This record gives sequence, structure tokens and C-alpha cells, in this order.
Amino acid sequence: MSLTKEQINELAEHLENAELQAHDVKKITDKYPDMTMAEAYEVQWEIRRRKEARGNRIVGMKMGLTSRAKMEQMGVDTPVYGFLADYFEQPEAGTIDISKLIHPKVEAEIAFVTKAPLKGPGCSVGAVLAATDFVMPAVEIIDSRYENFRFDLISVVADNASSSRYVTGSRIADPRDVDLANIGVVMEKNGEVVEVGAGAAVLGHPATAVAMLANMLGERGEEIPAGSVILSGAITAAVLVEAGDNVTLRAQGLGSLSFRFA
Ligand code: OOG
Ligand code: MG
Repeated sequence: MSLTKEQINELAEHLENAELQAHDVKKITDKYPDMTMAEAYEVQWEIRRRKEARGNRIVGMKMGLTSRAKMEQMGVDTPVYGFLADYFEQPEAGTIDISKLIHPKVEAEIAFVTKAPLKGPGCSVGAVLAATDFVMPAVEIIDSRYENFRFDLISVVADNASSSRYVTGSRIADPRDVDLANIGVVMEKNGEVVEVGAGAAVLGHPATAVAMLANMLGERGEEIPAGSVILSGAITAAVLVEAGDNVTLRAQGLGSLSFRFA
């Protein structure tokens, strides 16, 4: 580690303030070009600690950059994780206040809700499916705190993988009853189809991303607790939204969900 604990804390405060005040900042590797991935995750865990100290609950986790569409869109090649705090969740059919966000984008995902803990190393897709209570369609609203949504892997990990908001559909399904690799999703903005994809875009099967998350957390001695919401990563590229936009996600066999930005 080349950064001191004080520098990690300062970076966490800097990035969290950008999130809470909805303003963009320069990517942190401009100032700390030698920062490591381990240090980037330290910053993210410090942001998480700050939120918990303020009384926010951590309700789950997300994987990001798990599909080719996303890796190509963002110019990076390795999946990353982030955490989900209670206030990230937004109701279906509701309105998201865009003034609290910087330059949000929407992406289609499958959410898993666990009924048993998942711990790596050695966590498999079978273990994920056995520990899954149900799956739901989800739209993640990402909002990088970096100028023009441009970053490298280290900067985005420190910035909690651009996590901002998410909306889940109300139709739940047993993962045994849906073919998650072949599930089709259609995302619409203002009634027009903007992205389509299939579950297999996420590492061949969305549950693979959840297993990868458990294995990454296992390296820190952490696990996915029972009752967590896990966003498995965007199936499609992310689409920029603005005030007034309506977003709908239709997921084959899992119904649809809609919400708007104002
Ligand atoms: C990083 C977060 C990516 C996903 O589902 O791929 C992500 C970003 O693109 O800003 O959430
Ligand atoms: Mg995502």
C-alpha cells in the first residue's frame, strides 16, 4: 500500500461528498497514478463505513462490468463490485429526483435476493441458485462521480462502481423456474426500444456474476449475507437519461417495471 490511511479517508470523503452533493470530480488516478486496486477497494469500504456510521443500512451488493456491452462501452475489462445502501432503492412506478444526480444512465439487470449466506472462495453457480430466494428484473441507475463518465478501473472501484439508485420489478420468480441465460430483456425510453439483450450477456449466466462476487468478497473474509439484494450487472449498455424521461424494462417471464425521472 502506498497510500496512507489518511489519504484513503480523504479520498472516501471527497468521492462521497461528490455523490451527496451531486457534483462531478476529476478521476482520482489523475492525482494518485500509482494507486492499486486494493487501495481503490479500501476507499470504497471507507465510503460504506461512513454511510453506516450515519445510519444508512447496506441492503446488498452489485456487480458491474460483467457484460461485453458494458466493458466495451466503458473501455475496461474486469468485473468490479460495489455496495447498495438503503436509499439507493427507488419504488417501481415512482419518480426519481434527477436534481440529486449528476449524469445518470440506466441499465437492464437481473436482481437476486438471497435466503442463505454465500461465501467464497469456491462459490459456484449451483451454490448461488440454491441460496437464492427469488430473482426480479431490475434497472440500475448508475451515476459516475467522474467528469463525463470517464474513468479507469481503479477510479471506478473507489467510486463504489458508479452505484446510485435502482428499481426492481414486483414480479418475483424462483431461479429454478426461469432460464436466466436465455431470458430476453427489452429496455424502453419514452416508449422507444433503446436496448435489448439476453441474460447470457452477463458472463454466460447472471448467477455466475453473483458467484464471482462471493469469491471476490471471500478474499477479504467477507460474505454475502442472507436477505441481500444483488444486482448481477448490466446485460445491455447504459443509456443516458434526463428529466421527463420514462423508462420501462420488460423481462421475459418476469413482467415489466416502469419509472420516470423529474
Ligand atoms: C460502472 C458500473 C457498471 C454494470 O452493471 O456494468 C455497472 C460504470 O459503468 O459506470 O453497474
Ligand atoms: Mg450495473
